[in-house]
Amino acid sequence: MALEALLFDVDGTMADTERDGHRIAFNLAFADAGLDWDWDAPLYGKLLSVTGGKERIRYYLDQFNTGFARPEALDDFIAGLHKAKTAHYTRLLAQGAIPLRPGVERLLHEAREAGLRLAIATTTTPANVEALLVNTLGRESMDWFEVIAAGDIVPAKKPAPDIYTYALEQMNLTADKGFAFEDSRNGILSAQAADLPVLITVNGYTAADDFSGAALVLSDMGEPDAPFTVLAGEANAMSYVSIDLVKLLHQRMSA
Ligand code: XBP
Ligand code: MG
Repeated sequence: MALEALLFDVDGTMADTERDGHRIAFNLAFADAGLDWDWDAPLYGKLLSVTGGKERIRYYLDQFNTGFARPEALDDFIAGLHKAKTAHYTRLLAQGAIPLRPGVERLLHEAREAGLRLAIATTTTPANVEALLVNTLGRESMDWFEVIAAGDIVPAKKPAPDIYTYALEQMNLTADKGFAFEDSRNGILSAQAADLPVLITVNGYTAADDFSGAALVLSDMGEPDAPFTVLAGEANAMSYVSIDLVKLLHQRMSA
């Protein structure tokens, strides 16, 4: 089956947003609410095992701050913290705090030139995706993506397949014509459960994750003048992720 569409994760894959973006925004929201919670970088690494900001706050209370006197309306309390967090996060991105990872912009341009369809499948809040795209690629880049599947649009977040399945349905596309880009264990599990082949680019938080079954595991997408490092799999002597390489991997994974 010929490759038709690329589906991108956002956090960790398109940009290194977690440690210096989401984490900082959570801490600012906690401070606003008069809470003394401090999610330092190592703790945040543990909290990343749960995707979704609201889900992550609840996981923190359940596992790492069990002594906290919970308000009766806990859902509303968490939703309020999360709303403030989103405001901080989008403001940080508007200040240009987080660039795209190497090779991402080039690959998107190449994909468009090759006539491939594009989609986003992410756990993060839609406003966060918009803030990243608008502030790195310009407002028109929102239209490059046929579907931006994000956040609470599906009830079960990654590692559940739902967000990928939703994106495929919206595109009227079967999984054998798609190819996913991810950075984490929860991400690859989600894409694989939706029957998509997956290329991984790791980051500081995910380098030790189990990426069994990935088409290729790389340090990053690479650029012609800044080659990637292959961590697992066969890149056929190529040194940056091009559409030719993605097509080759897609073919190999569907054989
Ligand atoms: C991304 C996430 C998100 C962000 C926070 O996972 O886990 O929860 O950290 O976003 P993935 P919100 O890259 O696998 O999609 O606070 O907006 O939920
Ligand atoms: Mg991710």
